[in-house]
Amino acid sequence: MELKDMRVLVAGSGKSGIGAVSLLQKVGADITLYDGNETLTEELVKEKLDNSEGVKFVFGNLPSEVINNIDLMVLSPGIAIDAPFVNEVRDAGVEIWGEIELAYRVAKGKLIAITGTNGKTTTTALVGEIMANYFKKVDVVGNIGNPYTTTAFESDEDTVTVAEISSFQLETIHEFKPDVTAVLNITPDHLNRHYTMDNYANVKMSISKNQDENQVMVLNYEDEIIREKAASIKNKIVYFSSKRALEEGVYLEGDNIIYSMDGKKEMITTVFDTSLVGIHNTENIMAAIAISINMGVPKDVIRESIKEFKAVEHRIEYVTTINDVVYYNDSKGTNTDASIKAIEAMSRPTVLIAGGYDKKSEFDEWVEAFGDKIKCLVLLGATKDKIAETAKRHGFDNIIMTESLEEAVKVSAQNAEPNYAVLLSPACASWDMFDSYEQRGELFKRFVKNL
Ligand code: UMA
Repeated sequence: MELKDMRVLVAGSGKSGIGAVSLLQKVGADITLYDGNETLTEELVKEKLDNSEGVKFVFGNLPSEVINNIDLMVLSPGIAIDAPFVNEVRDAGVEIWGEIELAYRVAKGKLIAITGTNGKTTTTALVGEIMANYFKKVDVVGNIGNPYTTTAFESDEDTVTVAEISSFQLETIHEFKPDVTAVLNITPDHLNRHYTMDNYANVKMSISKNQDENQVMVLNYEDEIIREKAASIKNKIVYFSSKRALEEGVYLEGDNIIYSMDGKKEMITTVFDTSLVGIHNTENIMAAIAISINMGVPKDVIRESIKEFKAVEHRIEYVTTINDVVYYNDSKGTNTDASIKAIEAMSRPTVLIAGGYDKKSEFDEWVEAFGDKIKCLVLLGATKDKIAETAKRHGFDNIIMTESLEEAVKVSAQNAEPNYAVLLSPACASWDMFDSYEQRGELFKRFVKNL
């Protein structure tokens, strides 16, 4: 599709929308930027654009005369595909692309796309490092916080793009065809948006829908949902496993990570030769190894890159120790499964700070994971009553309700005894009280340091 002079409505003026506008300017499209937030102004949004010349702006309701005069809509991932205005645009016969589809149509070179409920940021960052240590031109983009549209235009045949892709972004792909894909795991998340677990799993697996039989999809053998869905996939699957030896694939044997292919087994690295801790991180490493080998990266480059790699911010991040209490920032623990992994990674009695935006998650399994380790639960945000009620139902009563993150940090410090940990791992997204999990994590670190 020729984008030049095409009348494109970009929906959402966050990072994705701004990225999409800048790309569309480079290809000469006729752009209208729309945001449902009626409190926004042209001046505010223009500040985010390098160049706003020729861009039209619409805020609040989307008038039908705008809908009737566009050829394409580029949707930001945070906007639900069944939002009323999206339905109107679709009913008017206008094609709808996600921001990553737009980037893909313009981009050149090789593309690696990584999804999964948890671990995708760490794995994307790690794969990005490995690629950068071998290939000349590498871009790390997507849900990790750097829209694909900001690098697509400048990419060339030698570029390797490593993209973290969310389920929201996958709902609006059409021709998106990565050279290598990975699905790390699928556990309940974003069910307010995808409604059922089956929908959510299908959306995640659709990352490979355009790949052909020679293109590689890296999958977690120990994830039953993935394995079941993989049965109907036609492209080349490479599994990784933390529990069993595989004839072909990457697996953990004792402390060693082994690559097995064509009857040959080779140790790539060990769980000690990395700063990434916990079995979930070993899985991320195994996925990164499988991806990188299939990209043709030599094994010694992979081994060295894993050794040098530093853990991602906001993911079980050590903050500081005060009065023999260790503080961890796991603001990126935005669903119960991610938060369970953080709880499991704690080696001390723990005060847990949790609660946030309501994604209609259930918290039973998460409370069951407390064991004897969680001594006190400090709650905040939209889900705090639901979480408190679930915790009490499971016999956990030491709960403190708070109104702000600052208050939560203070009461956690008061309730932590020497040798305790205080862990912010909300099991919820941040959007009820904060702009992003990054902002929540930054504030947490600031309040802790102010103690
Ligand atoms: N908006 C509307 N109508 C709506 C909803 C939102 O107009 O119905 C507008 C808002 O007013 C706002 C804009 O859309 O101005 C925000 O767009 P957005 O929510 O798509 O956010 P972006 O800033 O574009 O950030 C997005 C991703 N956010 C979401 O998917 C919610 C970022 O992932 C990503 O880093 C960024 O694109 C770059 O690719 C964040 C995230 O939380 C980290 N992702 C979820 C997750 O990881 O679980 C999926």
